[in-house]
Amino acid sequence: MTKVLKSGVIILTAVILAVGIFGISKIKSEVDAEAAQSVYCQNDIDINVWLNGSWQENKSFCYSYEITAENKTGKSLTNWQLKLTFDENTEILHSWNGNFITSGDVIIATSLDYNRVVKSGEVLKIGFNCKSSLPTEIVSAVLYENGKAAGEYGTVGETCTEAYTEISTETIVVERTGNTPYEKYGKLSVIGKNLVGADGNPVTLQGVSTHGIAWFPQYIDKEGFKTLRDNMNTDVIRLAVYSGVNEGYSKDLYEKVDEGVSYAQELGMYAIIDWHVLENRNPNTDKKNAKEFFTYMAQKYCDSENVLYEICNEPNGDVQWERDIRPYAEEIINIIRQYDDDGIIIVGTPTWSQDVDIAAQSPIENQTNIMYAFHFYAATHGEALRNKLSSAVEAGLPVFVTEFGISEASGNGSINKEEAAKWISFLHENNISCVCWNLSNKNEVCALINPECNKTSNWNYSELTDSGKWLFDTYNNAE
Ligand code: IDC
Repeated sequence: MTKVLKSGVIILTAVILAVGIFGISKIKSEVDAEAAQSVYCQNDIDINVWLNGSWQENKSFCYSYEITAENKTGKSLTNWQLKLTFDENTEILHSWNGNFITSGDVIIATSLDYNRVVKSGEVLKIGFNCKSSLPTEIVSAVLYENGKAAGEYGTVGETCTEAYTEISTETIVVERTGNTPYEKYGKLSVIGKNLVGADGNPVTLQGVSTHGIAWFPQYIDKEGFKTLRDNMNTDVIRLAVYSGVNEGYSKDLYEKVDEGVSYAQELGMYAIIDWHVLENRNPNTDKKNAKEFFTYMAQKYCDSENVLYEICNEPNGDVQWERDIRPYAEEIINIIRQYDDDGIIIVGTPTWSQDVDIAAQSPIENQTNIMYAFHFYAATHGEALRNKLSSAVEAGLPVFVTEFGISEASGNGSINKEEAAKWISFLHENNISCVCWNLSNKNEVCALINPECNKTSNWNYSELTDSGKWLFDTYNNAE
């Protein structure tokens, strides 16, 4: 039951988030009003938390709540106090039917003279509008009498299973107003260290990477891309083609790439075609295939302004910039440029695309619209790696974070949201675009979709993993 209740709250929050971000003042009618209700139960006192509205004001997320508590104890309730805990700091804007005080993420309401006693069978009704600098939700609601602890009434969520049917897990339905990413930024190019839009102003794209499309082809789904665009504020999809022959590579994947690019195009999103060097370490190992691949792609997409080419995901092992990667990159760039004279080309850097500082010492010359890949995983990489990025940026290197995660670099282990926040603010400060790994339901920490969820689009918040929820919150919170 608790789980069901929680999921209701989560959906609700997701709706609030989405609604807040897209500036819609009302929850869309597709979201059943009944679903916009969360219920907490104590012994014989049924507490209901109702969200009556949400909106965005300046940079704050505002909510209007009403709380009802039905006294079914058979005796009067006196000197009540209601403690509401949110998951973010909150401030009261306006309230009714109680005295309200706020302290951090807690709001405590106490009785007024006229509702100090709630007789058996009566319903206590109080309400308030509040605001928070981050999207938030009520995570618990506990009623006290005469200062006695919640134990008086049992544990939240334990009773009244009969009284309420399951809250349906509705899809988050939001309407993203305004233009598509491509309508906003148009044809991209690189000026100095910045990715810029058609008007020459810096552009910071937010993106999501597929997992290897040989293993998870089902996520090349137009509706799924649309969900990312509209619910997750995603501008760019990275299509990962593992390039090792032992990693599922085959020319059959060209078709999947084509499909992905065309969906992105139809949706006004950007697409990064990623030649995913990983197990094959040195991009020269499978250079023949790379040449063939990029010949096909550049011929096909030379006029597609939404396509970016990433020519070697993560060189690693005994691979050097000057000796191995730069010559490879120059060769592939020349091939692409035979057909596409100005599409953006992103070049991987040594040590799993971490050594942008080394690339910055001798970047590729006499070419335009070249960027360099930088990757991080927040539970493994912190300040030290950020310093490398920082020095590359200071040297004027145009960097694109074509892959990151908040898990460990293995894609598993812990997640580190604190470090992730530092990374994201560094990226924002420096107008660096980023793409999160990965769009799949694989049972691993860096996947965005829960392993038990097989949907390839229209996910609701509770169907996202912790990484997915974090991404939803973070991308929707971005300017
Ligand atoms: C991981 C996948 C995992 C897969 C593994 C090997 O998440 O399911 O088994 O690759 O193919 C990278 C790579 C990216 C990794 C990811 C997480 O670019 O392919 O994906 N990672 O380990 N660099 C750093 C981390």
